[in-house]
Amino acid sequence: KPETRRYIDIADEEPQAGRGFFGIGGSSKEMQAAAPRPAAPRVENLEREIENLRGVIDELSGTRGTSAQPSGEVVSDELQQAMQDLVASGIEKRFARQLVKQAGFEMGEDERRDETAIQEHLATQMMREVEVKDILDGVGATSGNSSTTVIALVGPTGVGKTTTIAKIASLGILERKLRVGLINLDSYKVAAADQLATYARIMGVPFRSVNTKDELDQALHDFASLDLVLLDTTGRSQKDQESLLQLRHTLNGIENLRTALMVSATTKDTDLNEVAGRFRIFHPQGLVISKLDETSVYGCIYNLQKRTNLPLLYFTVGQRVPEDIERASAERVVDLILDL
Ligand SMILES: Nc1nc2c(ncn2[C@@H]2O[C@H](COP(=O)(O)OP(=O)(O)OP(=O)(O)O)[C@@H](O)[C@H]2O)c(=O)[nH]1
Ligand SMILES: [Mg+2]
Repeated sequence: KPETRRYIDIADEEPQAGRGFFGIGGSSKEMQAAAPRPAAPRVENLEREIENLRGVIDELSGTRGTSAQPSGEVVSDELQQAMQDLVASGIEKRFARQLVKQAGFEMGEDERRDETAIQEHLATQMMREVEVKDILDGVGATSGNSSTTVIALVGPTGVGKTTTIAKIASLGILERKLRVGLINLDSYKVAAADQLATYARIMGVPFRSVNTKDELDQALHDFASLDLVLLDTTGRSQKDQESLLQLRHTLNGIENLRTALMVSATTKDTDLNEVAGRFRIFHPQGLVISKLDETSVYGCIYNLQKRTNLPLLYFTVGQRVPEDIERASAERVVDLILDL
């Protein structure tokens, strides 16, 4: 059943026969081959067009159908396979579609049938997109009135914040020769305070355990001669809005505060999405992703980076303190996802 495309292909002089949403941007050969449709009542046309556009929107947002076919662009079996592989490695469907679409667009006819070339192309594209940052950059810079940088780790329960604080402290001390202090906030959770106190003792750095905003201010005042203060917070459920707001209030007004959101790579993608949304109130400067050693599906890292637009800071890859931490790199993300 032919349909007019007048409202989509604005540049077209003649109404062309369309092929549903897959026809959009389709090859001109296909469009020329189709016969112009006879005149039809306008309202009916409009209804069809609206239905078509709905299809396009659904397809773009990945809610309709399970077909891996990217809409309207050059496709090859190999590109389709690449898209399926991306989805299997946890990349959200709409991102996978974008990547493959772009690859198909940029690659030559022969390349499009070459799996290795496709992999390389996807790798290059993802490398361009993934953003990383070193959160210790500029900390302890040798300016005259060097002020203390405070880094707070926030995130859901049990993702590895306390162990990671110790790992980052160690990186700061060993690699950057920083004077580091540790503070545990919410010390009502006795075990957490003990845990961090133990790490502080092993590393020989000053430590404070505080409960209130006043105590925190006092501890930061005491640590004013240090380059870096790492602030451990207890995990909070993203659903516990009150607790999140209370923490934000406590952190409010701290000078030179950098906040990092920590999540585990083992968390379901949809939950990660919600976590990122709820923790936005802390204005995190980047993401720390833990437990890469406990999963083999890494697409969530790419998804989260794309959705939040926050740079990746660190990956943690095991329980050993201080060894099991890596500075995030785009290469590593791509290696993990494409299994290179
Ligand atoms: N496999 C693995 N385990 C990790 C990693 N990071 C932390 N853990 C473990 O996860 C558990 C929780 O770590 P914590 O550092 O206490 O987590 P937390 O976020 O401080 O927890 P709360 O303070 O309760 O919110 C511990 O057993 C850690 O050893 C990691 O990268 N890989
Ligand atoms: Mg903790």
